[in-house]
Amino acid sequence: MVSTVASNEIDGNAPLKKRPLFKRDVLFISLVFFVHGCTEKVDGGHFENKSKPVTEPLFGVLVTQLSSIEPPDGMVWIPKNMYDQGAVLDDWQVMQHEKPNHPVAVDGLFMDIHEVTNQEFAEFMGETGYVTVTKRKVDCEELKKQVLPGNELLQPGSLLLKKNIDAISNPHDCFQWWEWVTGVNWKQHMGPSSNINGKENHPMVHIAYEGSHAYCHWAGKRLLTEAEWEYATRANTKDKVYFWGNTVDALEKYANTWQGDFPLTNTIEDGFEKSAPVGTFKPNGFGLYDMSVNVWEWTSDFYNTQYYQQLKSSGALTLNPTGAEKAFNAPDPLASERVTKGGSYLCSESCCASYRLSSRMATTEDPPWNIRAFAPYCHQK
Ligand SMILES: [Ca+2]
Ligand SMILES: [Ca+2]
Repeated sequence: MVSTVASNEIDGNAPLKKRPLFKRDVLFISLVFFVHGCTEKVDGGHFENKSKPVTEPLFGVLVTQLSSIEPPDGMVWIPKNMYDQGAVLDDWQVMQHEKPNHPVAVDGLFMDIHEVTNQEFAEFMGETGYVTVTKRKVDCEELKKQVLPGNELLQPGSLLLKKNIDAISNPHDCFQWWEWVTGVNWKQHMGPSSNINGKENHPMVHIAYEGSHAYCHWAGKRLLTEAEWEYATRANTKDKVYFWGNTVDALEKYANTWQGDFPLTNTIEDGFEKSAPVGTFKPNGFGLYDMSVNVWEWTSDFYNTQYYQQLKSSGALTLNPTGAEKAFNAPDPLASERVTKGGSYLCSESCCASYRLSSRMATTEDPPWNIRAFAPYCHQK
Protein backbone atom coordinates (compact mmCIF):
# COMPACT_ATOMS: atom_id res chain seq x y z
CA MET A 1 0.00 0.00 0.00
CA VAL A 2 1.22 3.47 -0.75
CA SER A 3 0.26 6.73 0.82
CA THR A 4 0.64 10.24 -0.38
CA VAL A 5 -0.03 11.86 2.97
CA ALA A 6 2.81 14.14 3.94
CA SER A 7 4.81 13.32 7.04
CA ASN A 8 3.64 16.41 8.86
CA GLU A 9 -0.05 15.77 8.39
CA ILE A 10 -2.62 14.01 10.47
CA ASP A 11 -5.60 12.58 8.71
CA GLY A 12 -4.35 14.43 5.67
CA ASN A 13 -5.05 17.89 7.10
CA ALA A 14 -4.06 19.00 10.57
CA PRO A 15 -0.36 19.72 11.15
CA LEU A 16 1.46 17.69 13.76
CA LYS A 17 2.08 19.46 17.00
CA LYS A 18 5.79 19.56 17.53
CA ARG A 19 6.81 18.33 20.91
CA PRO A 20 8.95 20.71 22.95
CA LEU A 21 12.59 19.73 23.09
CA PHE A 22 13.95 18.18 26.26
CA LYS A 23 10.43 17.81 27.57
CA ARG A 24 9.58 14.21 28.01
CA ASP A 25 7.54 12.61 30.65
CA VAL A 26 8.98 9.95 32.85
CA LEU A 27 7.76 6.76 31.29
CA PHE A 28 8.96 3.56 32.77
CA ILE A 29 11.46 3.00 35.39
CA SER A 30 14.89 2.16 34.19
CA LEU A 31 13.85 0.41 31.00
CA VAL A 32 12.47 3.43 29.30
CA PHE A 33 15.33 5.51 28.12
CA PHE A 34 14.53 8.25 25.79
CA VAL A 35 16.34 10.54 23.67
CA HIS A 36 16.96 13.76 22.24
CA GLY A 37 19.71 15.51 20.54
CA CYS A 38 21.51 18.72 20.07
CA THR A 39 20.30 21.30 17.60
CA GLU A 40 22.69 24.06 18.47
CA LYS A 41 25.84 24.59 16.52
CA VAL A 42 28.64 23.40 18.69
CA ASP A 43 32.38 23.47 18.35
CA GLY A 44 32.41 25.01 14.93
CA GLY A 45 28.98 23.86 13.76
CA HIS A 46 27.78 21.20 11.34
CA PHE A 47 29.03 20.68 7.83
CA GLU A 48 27.52 22.71 5.05
CA ASN A 49 27.78 20.01 2.37
CA LYS A 50 27.23 16.87 4.31
CA SER A 51 27.67 14.32 1.55
CA LYS A 52 30.63 15.93 -0.13
CA PRO A 53 33.86 14.01 0.08
CA VAL A 54 36.51 16.19 1.74
CA THR A 55 40.02 15.54 2.91
CA GLU A 56 40.43 18.13 5.65
CA PRO A 57 41.63 17.07 9.09
CA LEU A 58 38.70 15.71 11.02
CA PHE A 59 39.09 16.92 14.51
CA GLY A 60 38.23 20.52 14.88
CA VAL A 61 35.78 20.14 12.02
CA LEU A 62 33.42 17.54 13.36
CA VAL A 63 30.96 18.41 16.04
CA THR A 64 31.98 17.64 19.58
CA GLN A 65 29.94 17.69 22.70
CA LEU A 66 30.04 20.79 24.82
CA SER A 67 30.84 19.92 28.38
CA SER A 68 27.92 22.08 29.46
CA ILE A 69 25.39 19.89 27.67
CA GLU A 70 24.26 16.85 29.57
CA PRO A 71 22.68 14.01 27.61
CA PRO A 72 18.90 14.20 27.95
CA ASP A 73 17.16 11.36 29.73
CA GLY A 74 17.34 8.19 27.73
CA MET A 75 20.03 9.45 25.40
CA VAL A 76 23.74 8.99 25.18
CA TRP A 77 26.41 11.06 23.50
CA ILE A 78 27.99 9.38 20.48
CA PRO A 79 31.39 11.00 19.88
CA LYS A 80 32.57 12.06 16.44
CA ASN A 81 34.94 9.77 14.61
CA MET A 82 35.79 8.13 11.32
CA TYR A 83 35.39 4.46 10.44
CA ASP A 84 35.19 2.05 7.51
CA GLN A 85 31.55 1.59 6.59
CA GLY A 86 30.53 -1.74 5.09
CA ALA A 87 31.89 -5.27 4.82
CA VAL A 88 34.89 -6.54 6.76
CA LEU A 89 37.24 -9.26 5.54
CA ASP A 90 36.54 -11.74 8.33
CA ASP A 91 32.81 -11.90 7.64
CA TRP A 92 31.99 -15.07 5.71
CA GLN A 93 28.34 -14.07 5.41
CA VAL A 94 28.99 -10.71 3.78
CA MET A 95 26.70 -9.80 0.88
CA GLN A 96 27.57 -7.99 -2.31
CA HIS A 97 25.58 -4.87 -1.41
CA GLU A 98 27.72 -4.42 1.72
CA LYS A 99 30.79 -3.90 -0.51
CA PRO A 100 33.08 -2.13 -0.97
CA ASN A 101 33.79 -0.74 2.44
CA HIS A 102 34.75 2.90 2.37
CA PRO A 103 35.97 5.53 4.88
CA VAL A 104 33.41 7.90 6.35
CA ALA A 105 33.30 10.25 9.31
CA VAL A 106 30.31 11.35 11.31
CA ASP A 107 29.61 14.17 13.71
CA GLY A 108 28.97 13.65 17.35
CA LEU A 109 25.31 13.31 18.21
CA PHE A 110 22.89 12.39 20.94
CA MET A 111 21.08 9.16 20.31
CA ASP A 112 18.22 7.17 21.78
CA ILE A 113 19.51 4.38 23.99
CA HIS A 114 16.80 1.99 22.89
CA GLU A 115 14.14 1.43 20.25
CA VAL A 116 10.95 3.49 20.47
CA THR A 117 8.54 1.63 22.70
CA ASN A 118 4.81 1.06 22.45
CA GLN A 119 4.31 3.41 25.39
CA GLU A 120 6.26 6.18 23.72
CA PHE A 121 4.48 5.73 20.45
CA ALA A 122 1.11 5.69 22.24
CA GLU A 123 1.98 9.04 23.76
CA PHE A 124 2.65 10.42 20.30
CA MET A 125 -0.58 8.95 18.95
CA GLY A 126 -2.59 10.29 21.84
CA GLU A 127 -1.32 13.82 21.34
CA THR A 128 -1.49 13.97 17.58
CA GLY A 129 -4.19 11.60 16.38
CA TYR A 130 -1.84 10.50 13.64
CA VAL A 131 -3.30 7.82 11.36
CA THR A 132 -0.72 5.21 10.50
CA VAL A 133 -0.39 3.90 6.98
CA THR A 134 -1.56 0.48 8.15
CA LYS A 135 -4.95 1.94 9.06
CA ARG A 136 -5.61 3.98 5.93
CA LYS A 137 -7.66 2.92 2.98
CA VAL A 138 -5.56 1.87 0.07
CA ASP A 139 -4.99 4.58 -2.51
CA CYS A 140 -5.39 2.53 -5.68
CA GLU A 141 -4.00 5.22 -7.93
CA GLU A 142 -0.82 5.33 -5.91
CA LEU A 143 -0.74 1.56 -5.73
CA LYS A 144 -0.84 1.25 -9.49
CA LYS A 145 2.35 3.23 -9.72
CA GLN A 146 4.30 0.73 -7.68
CA VAL A 147 2.93 -2.74 -8.22
CA LEU A 148 2.48 -4.95 -11.19
CA PRO A 149 -1.04 -5.82 -12.46
CA GLY A 150 -2.81 -8.64 -10.68
CA ASN A 151 -1.70 -7.81 -7.15
CA GLU A 152 -4.59 -8.33 -4.72
CA LEU A 153 -3.19 -6.83 -1.54
CA LEU A 154 -5.78 -4.10 -1.42
CA GLN A 155 -6.77 -4.00 2.24
CA PRO A 156 -4.90 -2.22 5.03
CA GLY A 157 -2.71 -4.55 7.01
CA SER A 158 0.79 -5.93 7.17
CA LEU A 159 2.80 -9.12 6.86
CA LEU A 160 3.16 -11.71 9.60
CA LEU A 161 5.13 -14.90 9.94
CA LYS A 162 2.98 -17.93 9.15
CA LYS A 163 2.30 -20.37 11.95
CA ASN A 164 3.14 -24.07 11.94
CA ILE A 165 5.24 -24.24 8.81
CA ASP A 166 6.19 -27.86 8.09
CA ALA A 167 8.66 -27.38 5.28
CA ILE A 168 9.89 -24.91 2.71
CA SER A 169 10.77 -25.85 -0.83
CA ASN A 170 12.61 -22.71 -1.84
CA PRO A 171 14.72 -20.89 0.77
CA HIS A 172 14.85 -17.82 -1.45
CA ASP A 173 11.06 -17.41 -1.62
CA CYS A 174 10.16 -15.57 1.57
CA PHE A 175 6.46 -15.69 0.80
CA GLN A 176 6.56 -19.31 1.84
CA TRP A 177 6.74 -18.08 5.43
CA TRP A 178 5.15 -14.63 5.26
CA GLU A 179 1.45 -13.98 4.88
CA TRP A 180 -0.60 -10.86 4.39
CA VAL A 181 -2.98 -10.24 7.29
CA THR A 182 -5.57 -7.47 7.14
CA GLY A 183 -6.14 -5.46 10.28
CA VAL A 184 -2.52 -5.65 11.49
CA ASN A 185 -1.20 -2.37 12.86
CA TRP A 186 0.99 -1.14 15.70
CA LYS A 187 -1.72 -1.70 18.36
CA GLN A 188 -2.88 -5.01 16.90
CA HIS A 189 0.58 -6.17 16.04
CA MET A 190 -0.29 -9.85 15.59
CA GLY A 191 -3.70 -9.42 13.93
CA PRO A 192 -7.17 -8.07 14.71
CA SER A 193 -7.63 -10.12 17.88
CA SER A 194 -4.27 -9.13 19.39
CA ASN A 195 -3.26 -6.15 21.50
CA ILE A 196 -0.17 -4.67 23.13
CA ASN A 197 -1.42 -4.76 26.72
CA GLY A 198 1.50 -5.56 28.96
CA LYS A 199 3.95 -4.80 26.15
CA GLU A 200 4.35 -1.11 26.85
CA ASN A 201 8.12 -1.43 27.08
CA HIS A 202 8.46 -3.54 23.95
CA PRO A 203 9.56 -1.87 20.72
CA MET A 204 6.71 -0.52 18.63
CA VAL A 205 6.34 -2.29 15.27
CA HIS A 206 4.47 -2.03 11.96
CA ILE A 207 5.38 1.57 11.34
CA ALA A 208 5.94 2.90 7.85
CA TYR A 209 8.78 5.20 6.88
CA GLU A 210 6.40 8.13 6.89
CA GLY A 211 5.18 7.31 10.39
CA SER A 212 8.73 7.08 11.71
CA HIS A 213 9.34 10.61 10.44
CA ALA A 214 6.09 11.87 11.94
CA TYR A 215 7.08 10.43 15.31
CA CYS A 216 10.58 11.87 15.18
CA HIS A 217 9.27 15.29 14.14
CA TRP A 218 6.88 15.30 17.07
CA ALA A 219 9.70 14.32 19.42
CA GLY A 220 12.00 17.02 18.04
CA LYS A 221 14.36 14.51 16.47
CA ARG A 222 15.15 12.90 13.16
CA LEU A 223 16.02 9.44 11.86
CA LEU A 224 19.67 8.47 11.75
CA THR A 225 21.46 8.23 8.44
CA GLU A 226 22.79 4.80 7.56
CA ALA A 227 26.37 5.95 8.23
CA GLU A 228 25.42 7.31 11.66
CA TRP A 229 23.53 4.13 12.49
CA GLU A 230 26.38 1.80 11.59
CA TYR A 231 28.96 3.96 13.33
CA ALA A 232 26.90 4.10 16.52
CA THR A 233 26.51 0.32 16.42
CA ARG A 234 30.20 -0.36 15.82
CA ALA A 235 30.99 1.86 18.81
CA ASN A 236 34.59 2.46 17.73
CA THR A 237 35.38 -1.21 17.29
CA LYS A 238 37.55 -1.93 14.26
CA ASP A 239 37.25 -4.71 11.71
CA LYS A 240 34.58 -6.50 13.71
CA VAL A 241 31.73 -8.58 12.31
CA TYR A 242 29.54 -8.03 15.40
CA PHE A 243 29.74 -5.18 17.88
CA TRP A 244 30.94 -7.61 20.56
CA GLY A 245 33.68 -9.19 18.44
CA ASN A 246 34.11 -11.72 15.67
CA THR A 247 32.54 -14.78 17.18
CA VAL A 248 28.87 -15.59 17.00
CA ASP A 249 29.08 -17.58 20.25
CA ALA A 250 28.18 -14.52 22.32
CA LEU A 251 25.07 -13.84 20.28
CA GLU A 252 22.57 -14.85 22.95
CA LYS A 253 24.03 -12.31 25.40
CA TYR A 254 23.55 -9.39 23.06
CA ALA A 255 20.69 -10.22 20.76
CA ASN A 256 17.16 -11.60 20.77
CA THR A 257 17.27 -13.91 17.75
CA TRP A 258 15.52 -16.93 16.25
CA GLN A 259 17.15 -20.02 17.71
CA GLY A 260 16.75 -23.12 15.63
CA ASP A 261 15.94 -23.85 12.03
CA PHE A 262 14.14 -20.81 10.61
CA PRO A 263 11.21 -20.75 9.89
CA LEU A 264 10.43 -24.29 11.05
CA THR A 265 11.50 -24.50 14.69
CA ASN A 266 12.40 -21.92 17.33
CA THR A 267 13.84 -23.32 20.56
CA ILE A 268 13.41 -19.92 22.30
CA GLU A 269 16.46 -20.54 24.49
CA ASP A 270 16.86 -16.80 24.96
CA GLY A 271 13.37 -16.61 26.45
CA PHE A 272 11.68 -14.62 23.71
CA GLU A 273 9.74 -15.99 20.77
CA LYS A 274 8.98 -12.50 19.51
CA SER A 275 10.18 -9.07 20.65
CA ALA A 276 11.81 -8.55 24.04
CA PRO A 277 11.39 -5.51 26.29
CA VAL A 278 13.92 -2.86 25.31
CA GLY A 279 17.11 -3.05 27.34
CA THR A 280 16.84 -6.77 28.06
CA PHE A 281 20.06 -7.77 26.34
CA LYS A 282 23.55 -6.34 26.87
CA PRO A 283 24.33 -2.98 25.23
CA ASN A 284 27.18 -2.14 22.90
CA GLY A 285 30.23 -0.05 23.80
CA PHE A 286 28.29 3.21 23.54
CA GLY A 287 25.55 1.92 25.84
CA LEU A 288 23.01 1.39 23.05
CA TYR A 289 20.59 -1.53 23.34
CA ASP A 290 19.27 -3.80 20.61
CA MET A 291 21.34 -2.33 17.80
CA SER A 292 21.60 -5.94 16.77
CA VAL A 293 18.06 -7.26 16.30
CA ASN A 294 14.99 -7.20 18.46
CA VAL A 295 13.34 -5.21 15.62
CA TRP A 296 14.53 -3.70 12.36
CA GLU A 297 15.13 0.04 12.33
CA TRP A 298 14.65 2.65 9.65
CA THR A 299 17.44 4.93 8.46
CA SER A 300 16.83 8.01 6.33
CA ASP A 301 19.02 6.85 3.40
CA PHE A 302 17.63 5.76 0.07
CA TYR A 303 18.64 2.21 -0.78
CA ASN A 304 20.84 2.42 -3.86
CA THR A 305 23.01 -0.51 -4.90
CA GLN A 306 25.52 1.84 -6.54
CA TYR A 307 26.06 4.17 -3.60
CA TYR A 308 28.87 2.37 -1.77
CA GLN A 309 30.85 2.07 -5.00
CA GLN A 310 30.34 5.77 -5.68
CA LEU A 311 31.76 6.69 -2.28
CA LYS A 312 34.68 4.31 -2.72
CA SER A 313 35.45 5.64 -6.18
CA SER A 314 35.71 9.18 -4.88
CA GLY A 315 38.92 8.11 -3.16
CA ALA A 316 38.25 10.46 -0.29
CA LEU A 317 36.92 10.37 3.20
CA THR A 318 33.22 11.24 3.14
CA LEU A 319 31.94 13.40 5.95
CA ASN A 320 28.43 12.79 7.23
CA PRO A 321 27.13 10.90 4.17
CA THR A 322 23.38 11.21 3.85
CA GLY A 323 22.77 8.50 1.28
CA ALA A 324 22.14 8.40 -2.45
CA GLU A 325 20.07 11.11 -4.11
CA LYS A 326 17.52 8.53 -5.21
CA ALA A 327 16.72 4.88 -4.71
CA PHE A 328 18.01 2.28 -7.14
CA ASN A 329 17.57 -1.47 -6.93
CA ALA A 330 17.34 -3.35 -10.22
CA PRO A 331 15.14 -6.24 -8.93
CA ASP A 332 12.61 -3.76 -7.52
CA PRO A 333 12.67 -0.87 -9.98
CA LEU A 334 9.26 0.61 -9.17
CA ALA A 335 9.73 0.98 -5.45
CA SER A 336 11.23 3.82 -3.46
CA GLU A 337 13.29 1.88 -0.95
CA ARG A 338 15.14 2.94 2.19
CA VAL A 339 17.96 1.26 4.06
CA THR A 340 16.94 -0.58 7.22
CA LYS A 341 19.43 -1.92 9.71
CA GLY A 342 19.94 -4.34 12.56
CA GLY A 343 17.70 -7.31 11.81
CA SER A 344 14.90 -8.65 13.96
CA TYR A 345 14.07 -11.40 16.43
CA LEU A 346 13.48 -13.58 13.37
CA CYS A 347 17.13 -13.47 12.34
CA SER A 348 19.24 -16.57 12.80
CA GLU A 349 22.54 -17.89 11.53
CA SER A 350 20.73 -19.87 8.86
CA CYS A 351 18.58 -17.00 7.67
CA CYS A 352 19.17 -13.26 7.60
CA ALA A 353 22.03 -12.94 10.13
CA SER A 354 21.40 -9.22 10.05
CA TYR A 355 22.84 -8.73 13.50
CA ARG A 356 26.11 -8.37 11.59
CA LEU A 357 27.35 -4.77 11.62
CA SER A 358 27.51 -4.29 7.86
CA SER A 359 24.18 -5.95 7.17
CA ARG A 360 21.62 -3.76 5.44
CA MET A 361 18.27 -4.30 3.83
CA ALA A 362 16.24 -2.58 1.12
CA THR A 363 12.78 -1.77 2.44
CA THR A 364 9.91 -0.11 0.66
CA GLU A 365 8.49 2.84 2.51
CA ASP A 366 5.09 1.33 3.41
CA PRO A 367 4.48 -1.62 5.73
CA PRO A 368 2.40 -3.66 3.28
CA TRP A 369 5.55 -4.22 1.31
CA ASN A 370 7.81 -4.70 4.26
CA ILE A 371 8.50 -8.20 5.39
CA ARG A 372 9.24 -7.37 9.01
CA ALA A 373 8.50 -4.88 11.70
CA PHE A 374 10.43 -1.74 12.39
CA ALA A 375 10.93 0.86 15.02
CA PRO A 376 12.64 4.17 14.49
CA TYR A 377 15.78 5.11 16.27
CA CYS A 378 15.92 8.86 16.28
CA HIS A 379 18.29 11.55 17.19
CA GLN A 380 17.62 15.16 16.96
CA LYS A 381 17.92 17.54 14.05
CA1 LIG B 1 14.44 -15.10 20.64
CA1 LIG C 1 16.98 -3.05 16.78
